[in-house]
Amino acid sequence: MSNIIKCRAAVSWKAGEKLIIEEVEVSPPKSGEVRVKVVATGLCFSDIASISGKVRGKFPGIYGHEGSGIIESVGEDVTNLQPGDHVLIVFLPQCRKCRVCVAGVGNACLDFMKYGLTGLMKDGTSRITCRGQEIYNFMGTSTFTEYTVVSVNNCVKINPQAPLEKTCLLSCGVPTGYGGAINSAKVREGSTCAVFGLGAIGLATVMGCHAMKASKIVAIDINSDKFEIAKKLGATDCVNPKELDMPIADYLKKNFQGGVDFSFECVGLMETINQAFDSIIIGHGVCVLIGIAPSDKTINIVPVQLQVGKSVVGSFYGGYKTQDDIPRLVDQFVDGKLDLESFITHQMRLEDINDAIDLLKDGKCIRTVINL
Ligand code: CXF
Ligand code: ZN
Repeated sequence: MSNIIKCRAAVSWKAGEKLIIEEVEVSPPKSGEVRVKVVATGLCFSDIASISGKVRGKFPGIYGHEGSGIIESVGEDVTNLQPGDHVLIVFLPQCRKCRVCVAGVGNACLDFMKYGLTGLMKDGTSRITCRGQEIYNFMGTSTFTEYTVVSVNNCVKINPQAPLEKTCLLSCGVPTGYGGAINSAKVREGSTCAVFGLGAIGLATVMGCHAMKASKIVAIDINSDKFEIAKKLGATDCVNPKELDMPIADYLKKNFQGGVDFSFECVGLMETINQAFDSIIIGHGVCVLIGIAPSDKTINIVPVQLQVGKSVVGSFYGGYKTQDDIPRLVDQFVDGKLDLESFITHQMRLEDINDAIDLLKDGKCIRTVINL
């Protein structure tokens, strides 16, 4: 029988304010839930965007959604997980019961659509309090805390041999880009690719294009400091649009006989989306949207562009189904077939989380892993 656990967490009390390290109380898991001792968490740009209060954020809240950990206790009726299991904490559930999961084609489990952004558990309540106040969760995860409670559907059991301080990156950033190239685009051997934006997502996309044996991978960013790591992960060319005397799409059309076969937008800006679509070849070019763009903006496409064979596809979590596919990615990492280490440029303690946020905002890191 488990009880309330008191532990440290980084609490966001108000939109746009620095996180405060506090003592919080974490309730035992209810039916269909597990309590996890968080071992490590990455910091993803979606955390920063939400903490700023401009999108999705609920306050007071505990952010962080790229976590790994060990099950501490399980709620009633939980049979697939037990204390001691090593898990990844994922924002995208795979409930196996909703219409989308049952159909098995896409990965956007309706549990995420329904509960993912409420900041509360499925029963409409919170499991964490601080100074007597209920604390919202973030996308059903919350990993900037030593203990968290999540639905079993947001918890993926993984190979216990895998180092949790590295595999946490498989909870969001790396699969999102890697799968964008492999699953969503299905990049063909010998094809040409352009990747817009070289944060962790864009770099993982470069790695995915390389894994699919693309012949050319053009890595694009307005920060040329990103080019070294992009090359390490497989980029054949690196371009800073600021150094061109023409729009990047014109440059790609000029240098790739009318455009590239695949383009990937990993920024989430309308301007880069338009350039990414403009840069693909007529006939079969595919533009993959990975970056999360503002929800009040729409894409304008001249229909004939689609009729002549250009297409746009969206990609969410790299098209991976979390329960089915993420354990396999963990095994690939354990077998030395998937690079996660290159993405980890910094490691910090929870106390230094505000420094980690500043580093990412300033484009000075790829991923900082917080070890709890
Ligand atoms: C999220 C951002 C919020 C919508 C779902 C995808 N990406 C994770 O970083
Ligand atoms: Zn993320």
